[in-house]
Order: sequence, then structure tokens, then C-alpha cells
Amino acid sequence: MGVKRFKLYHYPATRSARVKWLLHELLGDDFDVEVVPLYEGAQHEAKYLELNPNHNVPTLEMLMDDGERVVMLESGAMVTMLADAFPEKGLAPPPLPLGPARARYLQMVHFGGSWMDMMLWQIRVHTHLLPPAARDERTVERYRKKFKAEVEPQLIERLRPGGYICGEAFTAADCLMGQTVLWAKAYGLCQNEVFSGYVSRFTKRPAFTAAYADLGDFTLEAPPERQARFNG
Ligand SMILES: N[C@@H](CCC(=O)N[C@@H](CS)C(=O)NCC(=O)O)C(=O)O
Repeated sequence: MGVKRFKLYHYPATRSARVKWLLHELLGDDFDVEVVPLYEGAQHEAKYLELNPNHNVPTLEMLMDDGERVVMLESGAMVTMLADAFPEKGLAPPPLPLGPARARYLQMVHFGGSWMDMMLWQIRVHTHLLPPAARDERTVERYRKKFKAEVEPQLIERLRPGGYICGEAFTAADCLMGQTVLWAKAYGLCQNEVFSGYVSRFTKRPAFTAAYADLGDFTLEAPPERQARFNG
């Protein structure tokens, strides 16, 4: 059984851009996108909560050949699944036979999508999303320090040779890591020149340009009257 059509629920420059970017790499523009206006609270509407009880983006809907609709959550899982689904595009080392390339690749998808993401989300909610009275400056400082001291050196070592996060070749892990590095940069992290080189390489990709064409619709700060809806 195959997938007839993909539909991505998305908001500009957020974690759904990881998946939008990869879909552009794999399918050009041949998929559907619905913007979920997060700053208007659309992620809390009953219809959307049926799809995604975590009230977030991305949500990926797959229309299967037999008419079934499959809904998937979690950007890291989507990136892994989509890259594996199109092996001819060469954006993921094959799972078998087991080897170092696949191990490095999965490690980077999960390091970006869970470990780094967790720190950046805490920095973000306590800087721009929660109402000011609920923000905790100590949390922001703790994760900024940890990110700089522990995460950045690992990334710099991988990126210093001038390639991509898993080596010389661009992979789907870069769709996730690239968005995450841009997110870190928006919060004053990843300032080393090695990151500028990485960004200048991946932003030249047409699929990146297509995925970020809506960047102008994104603002870091949620409107004050909406901040109480964000719960971290
Ligand atoms: N672990 C999830 C996190 C998704 C997530 O939290 N997305 C944010 C945007 S970057 C969101 O939609 N937040 C809306 C809310 O929390 O109400 C993933 O990677 O897919």
C-alpha cells in the first residue's frame, strides 16, 4: 500500500518547517499545506485537537491508496519515515546492513529533535511565549549555558570540515538540524563562524528556499493576549 497524497499542517519557521523542507526535497511542491495560525489559537480548536491532541505543528496527514487517512505526529519521526520512504533520493543512509552512517544519522535526527529541541523550547517559552509573570529567567540562563558549553562544541566538531551534520553529504538530518540551528541563532546561540558556513550551504538549496518562503509571517513573540494559551 502506498501514499496518494501528503498534507502538512504547518506554521512558518517552526518545527513544521523541518518537515516542509524535506517534503520539498522529496516531492517538489506536490503536497498540500495548511497553515495553523498558532498565534490565533487555532491549534486548540476541536477539529485540530482530534488530529493532534498535543495542539502543535507539525501534523502530517497521509491519504493512502485505499482511502484511509493516517495521521502522524512528531517532526523527528516524520523526517525519518519520509526520507526512508524515498530511498532513490539518497537523503538517508539505509537501515541495513547496520553501519556507522545510519548510526550517525539517527543520532543526529534525535539529538536535534529531542535533546537540543528540549533546551531551545525552554528558552523560547520562557522568553517569548508564556505570559511575563510565568517566565523564569533562571531556566533560560541554565539552558543557554548548557547549550553553549555542551551542545555547540559537538556540532562544531561535526561541521568544521565544511560539510553537513552527518558528513560530506546533505541528508534529511540536515532538514531537522538546519531548522534547529536557525532557531538557536534566533536566540543568540550558534554564533561560531562554523555555523554561518553551515547555514550558507543549506540555505542555497531550492527546497530550503521554498520551505522558508513564508518566513516573513513569523514573529518570535506571541501576541500578549494569546500568551496565556501557551503552556510549555
Ligand atoms: N515534539 C514535537 C513538538 C511540536 C511543537 O511543540 N510545535 C510548536 C511549534 S514549534 C507548536 O505547535 N506549539 C503550539 C502550542 O504549544 O500550543 C515535534 O517535534 O513535532
